[in-house]
Amino acid sequence: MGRRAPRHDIDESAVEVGDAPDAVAGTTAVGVALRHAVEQMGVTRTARTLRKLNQADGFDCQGCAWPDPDPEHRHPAEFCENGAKAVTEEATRRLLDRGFFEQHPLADLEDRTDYWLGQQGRITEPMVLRAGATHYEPVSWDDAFALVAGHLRGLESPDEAVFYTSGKTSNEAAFAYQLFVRAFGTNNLPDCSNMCHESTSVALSETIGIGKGSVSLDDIHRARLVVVAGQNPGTNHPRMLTALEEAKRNGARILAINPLREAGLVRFKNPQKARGIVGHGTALADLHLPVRVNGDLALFQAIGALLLEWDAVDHDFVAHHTAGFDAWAEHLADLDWDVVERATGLTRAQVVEAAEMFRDSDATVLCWAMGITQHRNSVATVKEFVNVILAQGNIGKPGAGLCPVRGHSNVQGDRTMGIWERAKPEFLDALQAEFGFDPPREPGLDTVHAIRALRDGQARVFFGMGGNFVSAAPDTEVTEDAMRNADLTVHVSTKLNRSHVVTGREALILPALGRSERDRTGGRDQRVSVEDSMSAVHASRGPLAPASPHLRSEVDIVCTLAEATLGSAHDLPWAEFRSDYTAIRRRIANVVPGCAAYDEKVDQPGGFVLPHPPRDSRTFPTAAGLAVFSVSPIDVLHVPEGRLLLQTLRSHDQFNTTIYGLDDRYRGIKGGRRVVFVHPDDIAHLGFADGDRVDLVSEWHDGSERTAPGFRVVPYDTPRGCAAAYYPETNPLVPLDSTAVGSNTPASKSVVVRLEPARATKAGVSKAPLTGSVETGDKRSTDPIHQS
Ligand SMILES: Nc1nc2c(c(=O)[nH]1)N[C@H]1C(S)=C(S)[C@@H](COP(=O)(O)OP(=O)(O)OC[C@H]3O[C@@H](n4cnc5c(=O)[nH]c(N)nc54)[C@H](O)[C@@H]3O)O[C@H]1N2
Ligand SMILES: Nc1nc2c(c(=O)[nH]1)N[C@H]1C(S)=C(S)[C@@H](COP(=O)(O)OP(=O)(O)OC[C@H]3O[C@@H](n4cnc5c(=O)[nH]c(N)nc54)[C@H](O)[C@@H]3O)O[C@H]1N2
Ligand code: SF4
Ligand SMILES: [Mo]
Repeated sequence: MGRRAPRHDIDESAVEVGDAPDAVAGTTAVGVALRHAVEQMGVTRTARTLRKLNQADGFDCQGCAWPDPDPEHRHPAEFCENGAKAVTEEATRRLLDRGFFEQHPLADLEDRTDYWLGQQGRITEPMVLRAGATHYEPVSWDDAFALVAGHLRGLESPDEAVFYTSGKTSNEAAFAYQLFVRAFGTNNLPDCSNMCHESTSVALSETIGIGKGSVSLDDIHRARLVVVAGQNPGTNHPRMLTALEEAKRNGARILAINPLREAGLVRFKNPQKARGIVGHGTALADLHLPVRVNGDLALFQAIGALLLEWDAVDHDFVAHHTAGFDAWAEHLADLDWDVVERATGLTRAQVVEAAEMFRDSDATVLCWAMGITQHRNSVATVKEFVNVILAQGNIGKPGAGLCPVRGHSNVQGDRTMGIWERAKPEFLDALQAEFGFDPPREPGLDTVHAIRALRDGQARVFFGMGGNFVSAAPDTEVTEDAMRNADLTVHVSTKLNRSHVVTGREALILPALGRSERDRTGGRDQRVSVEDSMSAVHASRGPLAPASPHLRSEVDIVCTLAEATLGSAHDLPWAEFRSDYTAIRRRIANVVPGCAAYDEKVDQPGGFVLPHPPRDSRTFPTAAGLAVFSVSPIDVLHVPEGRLLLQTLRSHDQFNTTIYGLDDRYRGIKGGRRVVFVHPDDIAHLGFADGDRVDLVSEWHDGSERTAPGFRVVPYDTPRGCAAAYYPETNPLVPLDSTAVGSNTPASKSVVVRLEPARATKAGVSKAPLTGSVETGDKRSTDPIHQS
């Protein structure tokens, strides 16, 4: 190991650091979005595309999973800056043809960042990397399918193949894909969710009986209190700010819980309103709690304890709908405030102020995202959220509920359709009844286990339906070596990324239609369907001519590959599926709970909402038939002296591993990405200064160390002892074994690091070694970073 990181195409020495603005969106956002779009699409195409974005007769935004308002309340421009960027990224006129691959040997491409690779344009035809070849070369679709099918059929066991999914895949493609994979004989269906909201899904399934959020957009509008914990909506779910603004106008209070003062929560100018453009905007958060990274479990135990002390409990709800309240109350009676203050970095007064906001609200919506789910104790934290919500009866009534805010535009839909390595027995039974074959019952590999299986030679074929596994997964060097260990890696993609250039012995890139493109598979206009973060399902139709005549839809690719691989085994209707996706929707209606009359319902304006028993009728489909309080010990991260707790997050100019540009406007960063945000006192305490170049070295408790070189130190308003830097540049630092208990999600927001003077600056000059001494940490625990 110790391979150098690819970064020769970005001049990181040019990064500029300025002040973060205190208001977000407004005219700047509109301008930035349009400039970006017009640059890559031209004026006419931009207008044509954006007019159809998030409209009932148009296509669903490829960005995040935030829901659309009812059709009657939709704005003619129902999108945000980052939605426009997501669309532009796909609908760009830049094309990448076979000449590109002739010019660039793999050795060159391997040295490029995801930014450079993505900027080259849309992939226009299938490409193959033959064993031992130096270049990708064109391949016919037939030969490509034969190659994959040959590898799959040659495996000793179907479990030697891994079928990954990113969360953009439509419901139709996802349903056909999982059917193919299970008919082939494995449940190895890891997905991006394993790295994302898995902790949420696990915690909610165990406590309320369903792994999805319980609120609608209307509930947010009607809430008395909206809590936004571990989430940066100004960048990652920008239209959520519009909903928060409306809630606020209706009298709600807003509590932000975040180590960082994220700009969108502090001030917001709605770009869709004249008032927003000319005025000063709305201050959204009434209270911001600058919690220490990973302090939320302790914080919510403290809030729970105070609510109990004040008897701010909905006793009627607790008595009729829940189990385990007494044990929870007993546990919190012993709360140790010293531990709470250490874990949260907050004063007791701050915690009390937040708890009062809960006490004074009779309709609370609790929203969260990656700041909560990507820690070792994430499942426990989400369960503690549930405890507090249940105690006050804030579920299954207007203006209240649990609101995990999902990431990818169809990540929730993919799960509903069966993209899950641990699909429920009832789902597999329904599949069996509908299609007459015996799906495998053993759980399959999740993302982290898939990496181990590839690394150890137990998996030999990797198939990716979208996504960028190599860059998104933790422990980049380990993951890259695992991929290189495969016999075959295949990616169904729109744009080039690092997963295409860090390959198995043979590799394929299969170019797919994007969501903005007209899908004429089978000679007819096809539509697909997607599900948003609030369980609303609706149709999506792309308006644009495809980037190339050689592109195929994901449905087409899955069905044709299934035919090539399975032959006539199981007699599944692949040709029928491909010729009219309605045939898939009819099967979805028979297999997936809540999807009766699916084909008809997705076409209603605004679609339909999937059933959610806790939301709809306060019934809880757990084993006990009740919502369950849980007891979790407080888990305090103990970071040894001289180390920082690093969270890895998104800049304003990226969608996961797709990098749109090099600015993070809301945090004052321009022209670079290798920056690390640290409290000014920590910078001084560690013997560094603003602007120093450092290497980030992560420490894991087995003694192993990982380095990500060359970050500029940026003083930033974050709690002492905490730091932040962008993903995916920091993924080499996340140990594969560092995952959340119960969900196995990489703990990419709890990385213990030390800073070292950068070994080589751009000019090749080494910096003087650090003068101050770094004390060694507390050795009491075998796991140096976690103590209970
Ligand atoms: N433009 C854009 N939109 C996106 C994405 C994108 O990359 N770009 N990605 C999509 C995807 S897949 C996802 S999952 C979502 C991600 O949406 P977010 O979860 O908002 O994404 P992150 O940038 O990871 O931000 C995590 C937030 O949690 C805070 N945080 C970190 N650690 C803690 C902690 O311990 N406690 C608390 N309370 N807060 C903490 C961080 O300061 C940050 O504000 O966005 C989706 N939407
Ligand atoms: N350190 C760290 N790591 C993280 C995270 C973090 O916060 N910190 N976040 C995690 C999270 S929340 C997530 S969701 C994962 C994301 O993991 P992934 O979903 O695997 O990654 P993306 O970057 O979203 O995938 C982008 C690629 O998808 C392909 N693509 C785009 N559109 C389409 C399409 O329409 N069809 C097809 N077939 N392909 C398409 C393009 O080739 C593009 O390069 O990363 C995780 N990794
Ligand atoms: S909020 Fe999300 S879904 Fe809506 S336009 Fe913006 S990126 Fe797209
Ligand atoms: Mo995500």
